[in-house]
Amino acid sequence: MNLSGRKVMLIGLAKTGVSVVKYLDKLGAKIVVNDSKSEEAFVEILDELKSIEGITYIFGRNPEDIDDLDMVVVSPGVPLDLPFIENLKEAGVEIIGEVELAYRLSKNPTFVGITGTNGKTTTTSLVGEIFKRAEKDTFIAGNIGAPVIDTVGKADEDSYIITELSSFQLESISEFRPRVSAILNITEDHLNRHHTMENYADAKANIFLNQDKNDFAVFNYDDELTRQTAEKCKAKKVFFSRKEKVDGGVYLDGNNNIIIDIDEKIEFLNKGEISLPGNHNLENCMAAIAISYVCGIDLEVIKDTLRTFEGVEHRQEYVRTLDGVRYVNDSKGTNPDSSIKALESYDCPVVLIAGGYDKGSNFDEFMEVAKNNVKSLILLGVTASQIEKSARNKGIDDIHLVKDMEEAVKVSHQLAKEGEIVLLSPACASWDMYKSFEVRGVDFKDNVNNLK
Ligand code: UMA
Repeated sequence: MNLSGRKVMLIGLAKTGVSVVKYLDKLGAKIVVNDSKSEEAFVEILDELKSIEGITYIFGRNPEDIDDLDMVVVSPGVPLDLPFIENLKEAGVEIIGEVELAYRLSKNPTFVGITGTNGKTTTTSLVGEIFKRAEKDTFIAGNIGAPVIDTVGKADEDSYIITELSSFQLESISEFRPRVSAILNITEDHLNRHHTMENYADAKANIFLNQDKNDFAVFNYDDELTRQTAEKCKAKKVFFSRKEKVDGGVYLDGNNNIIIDIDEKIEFLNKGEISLPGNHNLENCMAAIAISYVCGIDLEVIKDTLRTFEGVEHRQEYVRTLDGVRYVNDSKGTNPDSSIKALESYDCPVVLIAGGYDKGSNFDEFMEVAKNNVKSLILLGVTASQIEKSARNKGIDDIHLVKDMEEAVKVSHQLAKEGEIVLLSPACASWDMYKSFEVRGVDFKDNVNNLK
């Protein structure tokens, strides 16, 4: 792909955008940068990019007046149905996402693509860890917080790029073809961008769009929408299931042994040996087993990693115990289903901190599950009153509305008793109050660590 001297516009100048601009510069492209925020928001970024000459910046407005564009690269957070993007498409300008750009520029590494509403980050980290321990040249990239374009130039044909892919990233691919894809589950999320579940599932299905019978696609058999989505897939399908024996897949037998039945039947590992807690993590582990197995990774390496893997930051991350109360950071719980899974892993009473940016989710099911073990609910952010309404309808009465994380943690400290858990699992994105769920999680941990 030769972009030298070509006019390429990048839309969305944050983590992805900065990496894309740097790479476009290496390729000798004429770069135009557009972001809907005004210039003041970019002081640090502009300083970081100041050595790159000749960039045209358009801040705070749509780039309606730009012509002669050869290509547009969009950051994941930029919706593709914006009118000016539609106009560019109609004018015949190719519009691709950063993952697609990275794929086209890469030197034939083996891509593993992992998507799903929940469990992506854990599964991607786990698969990455397995591959590293198997001494493969491994890169972990994508929605996990590391633009895929940063691997270009470093990864070669012997490398494995384990990518966490969001529906946003998958919406803007065209040629991207992973050797192994995986869909972990599809439940309600991001409806403010995709509008319908059908569109959301279609975006996820793009992960296997270009795969053929020589590739592998791993699917959760227990998740109905994922199973239906798999019907359209042309790759070799490998299902995993906690509930049923699946031919040619990975499943749990009556004795809680995980069976790999892909080429031959292997009694692999008892589920009790897995270090990560909860049924949702069992599913993540089964997906990781299937992915690693079809890539020919040594079975002992897979087993050892599953026995010792400690999980990822912001995902049911233990913070500290104070006065017999455990504090857990699940800031990555950015949709109701994810937070439901976190709540379901605890039997003891929970003081739950939730609420955040409004993605159009419904919180009734979340509160239905919460009423089983949530003794107090602390709510913050834009969705606080909406969650409060669902909670009261389900009979949860001990509800505290707070203005920020500092107050949330103080109130949780007053309410929680020995043997209980304070859980931050917002069921919402962070963007109403924070730059990212990571910043929110760090704020929670700082406040918890400051408690006396
Ligand atoms: N912007 C515009 N026009 C718009 C919308 C946004 O110019 O219409 C601009 C914003 O003003 C901002 C920039 O775009 O300056 C933000 O771009 P971005 O949202 O793509 O942010 P990045 O920092 O590049 O982060 C993205 C992913 N973010 C999203 O998908 C929202 C990160 O996933 C990912 O880690 C990173 O690329 C590297 O690949 C985060 C995420 O929240 C973790 N993902 C969602 C999720 O997991 O639920 C999908």
